[in-house]
Amino acid sequence: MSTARPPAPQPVPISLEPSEGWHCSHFYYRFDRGVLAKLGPDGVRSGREEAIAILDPTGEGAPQRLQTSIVSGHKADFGLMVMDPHPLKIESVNQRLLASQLGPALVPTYSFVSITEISEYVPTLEQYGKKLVEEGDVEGSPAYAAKLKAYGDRLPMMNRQRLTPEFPPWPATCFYPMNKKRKVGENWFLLPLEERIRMMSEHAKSGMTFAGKVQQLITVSLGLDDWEWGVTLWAKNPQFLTHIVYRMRFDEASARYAEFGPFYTSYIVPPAEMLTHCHVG
Ligand code: 76R
Repeated sequence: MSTARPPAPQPVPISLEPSEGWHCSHFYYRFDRGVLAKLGPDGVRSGREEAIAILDPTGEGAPQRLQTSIVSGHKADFGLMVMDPHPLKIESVNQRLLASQLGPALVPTYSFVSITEISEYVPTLEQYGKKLVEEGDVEGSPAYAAKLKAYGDRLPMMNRQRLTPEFPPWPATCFYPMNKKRKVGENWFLLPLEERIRMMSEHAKSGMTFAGKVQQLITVSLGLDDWEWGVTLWAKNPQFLTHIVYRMRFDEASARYAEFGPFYTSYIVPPAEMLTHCHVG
């Protein structure tokens, strides 16, 4: 019997920042019209200027990403999507807003806390090569080599986009949280890895048919919030939001295993436009 001790664990640095990627929060607020009225025109005017400065994505000390949008329907008046390596930089946007002159007139209605990740279902170069062969390519052929090289060239950019995304300049966005089912007989987490890879690759294929119309960001909230993932979609036109979600209802991964929380649909605008739209100043 070996008496060798297990290797000493590597010391892990203490930090609030992920080793790669960013924290991501979605915040939703409603205006309390009674409190706004009490602030008076001067109070509202200077509160408005203060809020515009806090929500300025190019302002000093601003987080890496800060997006303001006008929410459709009664769930909220406006939403923020905020991303940064440091979670307190994100929280400070929320706290500065609540502590501002408009703060007493703001009712927080929903928030969602998550972090970026590279999903385990993103094919490695090797897995991608195998898939090409399964789909009829001949290993080592010039076509196979070209496709493999193209994927290898794209992968670093795609991973950067998953971890530290650029937001597309598109006007419509939709956020919703989701889980994968853990029911007796329908438990995603008890499925063998190959089964999950098969379904996620079907899912990715149907997603790719929306290239140029919809961009998605999947952020993970397991252990951080009440749902397992947050889905952020941006679309060139809001009709594509309904098209993609409908289409995905037929993917086995969604049809059998997905559960969804509330959907927040909103329209991206500069902070001043959001405030004007909401009749604040
Ligand atoms: O990241 C990638 O593009 C690789 C392929 C891929 C993965 C790994 C991918 C592609 N997704 C992945 C993971 Mn997705 N996605 C959703 C939803 O409404 C529904 O039914 C589901 C909500 C949408 C709309 C969507 C869109 N995806 C995931 C995961 C994580 C699972 C895990 O890690 O266990 C979830 C929860 C999820 C859900 N997905 C795509 C899209 C689109 C549009 C694509 C194609 C991306 C592209 O072309 O760049």
